[in-house]
Amino acid sequence: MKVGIIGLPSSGKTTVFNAISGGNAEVHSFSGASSAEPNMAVVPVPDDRQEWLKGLYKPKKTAYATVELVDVSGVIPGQAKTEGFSPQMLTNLRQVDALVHVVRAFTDPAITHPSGAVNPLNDAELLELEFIIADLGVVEKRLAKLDAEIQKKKGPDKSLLEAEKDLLVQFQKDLSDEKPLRQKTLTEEELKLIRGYTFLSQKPLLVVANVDEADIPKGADAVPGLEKWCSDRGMPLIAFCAKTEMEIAQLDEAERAEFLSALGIEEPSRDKLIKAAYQLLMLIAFFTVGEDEVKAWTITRGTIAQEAARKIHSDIARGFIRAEVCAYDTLKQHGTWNGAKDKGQVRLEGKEYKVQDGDCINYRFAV
Ligand SMILES: Nc1nc2c(ncn2[C@@H]2O[C@H](COP(=O)(O)OP(=O)(O)O)[C@@H](O)[C@H]2O)c(=O)[nH]1
Ligand SMILES: [Mg+2]
Repeated sequence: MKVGIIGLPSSGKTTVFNAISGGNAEVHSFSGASSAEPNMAVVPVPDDRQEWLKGLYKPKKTAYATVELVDVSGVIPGQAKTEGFSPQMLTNLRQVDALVHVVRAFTDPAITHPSGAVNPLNDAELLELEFIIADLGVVEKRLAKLDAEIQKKKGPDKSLLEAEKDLLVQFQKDLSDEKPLRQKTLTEEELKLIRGYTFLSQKPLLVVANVDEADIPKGADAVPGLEKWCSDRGMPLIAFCAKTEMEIAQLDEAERAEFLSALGIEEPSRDKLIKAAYQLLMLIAFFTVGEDEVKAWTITRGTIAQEAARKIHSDIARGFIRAEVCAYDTLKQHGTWNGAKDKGQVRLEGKEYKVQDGDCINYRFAV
């Protein structure tokens, strides 16, 4: 999973990036503010279940699921309309599965706000509108050429282009009404038609309200109206103080627990944010367990056992016989795999079994 951090300049994007990647992540480039090369980090996904499994198997290796985090450069208000987004920025955005929009809600007179005043709701809307304008530009440019192309084609090629045109005309209408494409439900065929595009307003998005340290206990209530704005649009909202979280991320385990409880923070926001991104993308994890390795695998909700096997190795998918499955909770309840098995709690599932979040799976296969 690849997540891009976006927002207005000085909203705290790089601070959020640091808060999430901490000191542990692999940081490729760390040049800061508005360089062309975005900061990138690979962040392990925290999971209490995996910690427990690690304690049970004492494996030689533990492989966590990971999230790739990209600190994309800032969006300047009015950019979409005047010069458009840079090719570099579009390339960066094209590669991400989800976006984290950092909205400034902290009041620090020393840090200038690009619109002159701190107004989180305004900023949330502004970026949404930038994306809509950028998408509308793409749609209209394409539509302007499409008729001529349709004229030249015959048969199925022509039909495909006509279907694309129909869809783009719908998009044009929605975007002109300031509706993000995210809100449209598209069929498989429709998705195929627009695969070559990167529509910014179509990316799953979650909002981070970067609040003042003093507002941490208030959470999202520190930003009146934003919660409703987000929920009306099906966007998750997380409120935290990026600066404080960045400091937390830089502490060692023991200090961290103490610091968090002193601040009344139950869970570091990086954990919350990564979990929210997982949910947003309908992702779940299953585990392969053993003394060699305890490993978490990320799949989309609804993935069947055979497809999940392909994540591990194509041979396992090809030679699939059965999946031995024990749900994490059941395994924990019985203490060990054999304990669960003795009680008939390890199931044998076929190819079509829909893997559940937290399943521990032992694949039987022959090649
Ligand atoms: N007071 C306060 N300052 C912050 C917070 N988050 C970021 N900043 C400061 O705001 C400035 C811009 O932050 P940065 O992360 O570089 O913003 P970016 O341009 O969006 O990447 C820096 O001086 C940060 O220290 C916060 O939660 N509270
Ligand atoms: Mg930055």
